[in-house]
Amino acid sequence: MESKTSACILCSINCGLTLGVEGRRIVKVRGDRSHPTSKGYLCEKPQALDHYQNGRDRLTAPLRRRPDGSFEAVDWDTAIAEVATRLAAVADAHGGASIFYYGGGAQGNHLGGAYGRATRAALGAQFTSNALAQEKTGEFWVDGQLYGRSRCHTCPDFEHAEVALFVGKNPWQSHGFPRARTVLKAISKDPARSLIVIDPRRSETAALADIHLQVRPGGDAWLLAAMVAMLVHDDLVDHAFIAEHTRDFEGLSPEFADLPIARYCARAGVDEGLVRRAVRRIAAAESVSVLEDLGVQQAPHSTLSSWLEKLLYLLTGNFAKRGGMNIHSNFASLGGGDGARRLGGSPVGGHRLIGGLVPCNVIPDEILTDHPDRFRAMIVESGNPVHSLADSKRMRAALRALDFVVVIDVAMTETCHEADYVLPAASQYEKWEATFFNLEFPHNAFQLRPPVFEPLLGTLPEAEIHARLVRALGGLESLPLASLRAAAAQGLDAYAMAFMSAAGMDRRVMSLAPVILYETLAAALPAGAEATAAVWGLAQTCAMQQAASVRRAGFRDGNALFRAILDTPSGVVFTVDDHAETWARLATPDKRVRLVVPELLDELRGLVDTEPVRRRDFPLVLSAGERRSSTANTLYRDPAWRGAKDDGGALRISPADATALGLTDGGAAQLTTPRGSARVVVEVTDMMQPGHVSLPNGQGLSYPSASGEAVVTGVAPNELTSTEDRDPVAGTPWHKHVPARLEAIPRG
Ligand SMILES: Nc1nc2c(c(=O)[nH]1)N[C@H]1C(S)=C(S)[C@@H](COP(=O)(O)OP(=O)(O)OC[C@H]3O[C@@H](n4cnc5c(=O)[nH]c(N)nc54)[C@H](O)[C@@H]3O)O[C@H]1N2
Ligand SMILES: Nc1nc2c(c(=O)[nH]1)N[C@H]1C(S)=C(S)[C@@H](COP(=O)(O)OP(=O)(O)OC[C@H]3O[C@@H](n4cnc5c(=O)[nH]c(N)nc54)[C@H](O)[C@@H]3O)O[C@H]1N2
Ligand code: SF4
Ligand SMILES: [Mo]
Repeated sequence: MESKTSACILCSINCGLTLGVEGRRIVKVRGDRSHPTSKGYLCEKPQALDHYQNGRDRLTAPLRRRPDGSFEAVDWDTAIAEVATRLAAVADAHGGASIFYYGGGAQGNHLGGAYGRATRAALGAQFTSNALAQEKTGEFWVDGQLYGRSRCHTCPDFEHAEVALFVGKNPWQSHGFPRARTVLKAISKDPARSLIVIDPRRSETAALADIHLQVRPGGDAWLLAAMVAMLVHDDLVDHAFIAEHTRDFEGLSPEFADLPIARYCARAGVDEGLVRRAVRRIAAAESVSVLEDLGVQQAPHSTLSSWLEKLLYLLTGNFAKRGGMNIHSNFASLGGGDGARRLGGSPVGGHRLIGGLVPCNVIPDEILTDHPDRFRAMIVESGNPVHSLADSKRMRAALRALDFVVVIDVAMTETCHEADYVLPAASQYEKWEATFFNLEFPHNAFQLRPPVFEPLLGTLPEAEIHARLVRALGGLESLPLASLRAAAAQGLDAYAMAFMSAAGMDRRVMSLAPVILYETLAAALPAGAEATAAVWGLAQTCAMQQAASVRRAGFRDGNALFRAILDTPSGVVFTVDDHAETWARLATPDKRVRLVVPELLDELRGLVDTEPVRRRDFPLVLSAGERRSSTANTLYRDPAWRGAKDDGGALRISPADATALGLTDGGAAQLTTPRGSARVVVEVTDMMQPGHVSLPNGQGLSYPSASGEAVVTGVAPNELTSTEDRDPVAGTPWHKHVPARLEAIPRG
């Protein structure tokens, strides 16, 4: 057995791993103690990584759709030439902006997406999106309002926080910060610290909490508004911090002065006394860190709730300090194209492009129309929108309406089935790989993982796929590749000078940079490491834009940083910050936080006349997509990874509802929403409150049985969701708040 340094790819934390490998199999998985943030920590999920690496549905040849709808295997030269020709034809007929790019990375692989930028540039494609635009963009937008730029993203410091607050987040299962279970247990055990959880479910995290505010599903805006009002009424705010570091408190406090706190707590379904206890605890603490996630980000009033959640820590001065919230550095951007930002809005509906991304819920609207600027073609890379975005039926119809679709993936996904061409990628353990989920403070880390295996026969790493596409599109013609290659032979410093001068002479050099680097930097890199070339470029930008922090981490410049990254497969701390850096990163002109978000005031004021939505014809609220120990987005398609205990993903339901509906644990039921219906198996559990039912994510995927026929296990959540149910500001979906009804299916 050989030992290899790598990382887990099953959630955004990317814990460092030491893999025991035999032939092409992963046979042993241990935590890597040298990894700068995970330090040897692991949850149970990576033990099954071999199911990702050696799944039966791995793609092994480029596929081309035949006129009868079936696929045939073609060789790579044919596939690249034909894909390039088809994309170029769309660009010629309708403009490059009509080619839409979706994806670019899932939980472990963002390096391929970096190369995808060059393919977009070669085509003139400007509009992009990815999964962030169905979860995080509302929060990004609020960050932009408060801190001056949507890239001023904050991170919590639960390790040192006296009070940890989770809003619609179950880190015991979903993580979201390093070593989550260790940190949660430490807070829970320490009588001097408190864990506060806002969740309609008694989640694993809520079960550990000192205070669990068991909100009614969708009731967060009322609850959070009442909490802010309590801070203001009872004068529990940090006046010194507010005076020195913020603006508009005078405009903000009247919005909460007359707020009917008792009524709002009642609407949120939470005992007012308990809410008051939580607010007092937050106000009295030396430090508070907060993390919101899908429970609010995919529910009604999501963007409003993000604002209110941030007011809780800002009004109590828990910003730019140890144990509080800080603005972290970035190794690279996770957002979309700057070109799209300049264009203003999405081409058909004019929807706001937060972080440069088209809101996922409007993608079908931007296709299924006769508007002249509609999208005509789509490149999907490392994303499965048919399965993961709202309303799978509509997304399928949208893909079928396009002139051309190409998908780059490792497995035969639901989205691949709608493609004209499918290009098989090498897996994340078969190539150089990295993620840009580098969201830590004061020590932020980046890991460049070397390949563990050779690419599976027939597959290519994305870097090579994009280099071939750009070449076939003529994108590299008349560029000074030979002189850049010669400079690379003299080392990184000589190359840096040559690259800057080439960029000064031809604007294409910057926009095609990832592929140009890939094609020319090899001589300065270890053998077989061409695909790390884009990281060299990113390291330069990172070291320039965050010079002081990179220097504090011990790196003189981008080349020193890049060499350390190459030499340290367990990962490198690339920035070291002090808390003053949070103020330096704040992008408001006066370096003060703006407390008021004018565009959300009407929605805030409107709460007084409304209640959390409940429909008479659909009396239940369905959370479609709960994170469990048995889910990892869609990275495991083979249900066998969940082991013998697998129930295919039961619908969780409260004992009271089960009794009322005549259901027992393990029984079958028909679950119906305005958009679809599915047969489910129920799990009766007092985790759930009456009126609330919950289905896991990552189910309903098709996987070939040993004899080859496709088998679907569990319910695909987005067969049940609709695109219109979305946030008015960010367009993010309400997956946690799907109107539903349930009927028992008699046994037998
Ligand atoms: N095991 C596992 N971990 C994962 C993933 C995975 O698939 N499996 N996926 C990763 C990804 S991509 C993400 S984005 C994160 C998501 O991580 P989380 O957001 O933590 O995951 P969820 O379980 O979807 O939702 C969190 C909680 O929201 C609660 N909730 C539902 N409705 C409401 C509501 O109206 N209000 C409030 N306050 N809470 C509500 C649910 O009961 C649930 O406990 O997880 C990451 N980690
Ligand atoms: N109803 C409902 N829908 C949801 C959610 C929910 O809670 N409820 N959760 C949402 C959230 S938060 C997220 S983040 C999304 C996630 O949804 P997606 O981003 O669509 O799915 P992932 O499973 O993260 O993986 C994306 C694809 O990457 C492929 N892949 C893996 N490795 C590689 C590689 O090396 N190269 C290439 N090219 N491809 C690779 C996988 O096969 C998979 O098809 O789902 C969202 N959808
Ligand atoms: S699933 Fe997330 S927390 Fe668990 S080992 Fe993998 S990266 Fe770490
Ligand atoms: Mo996500």
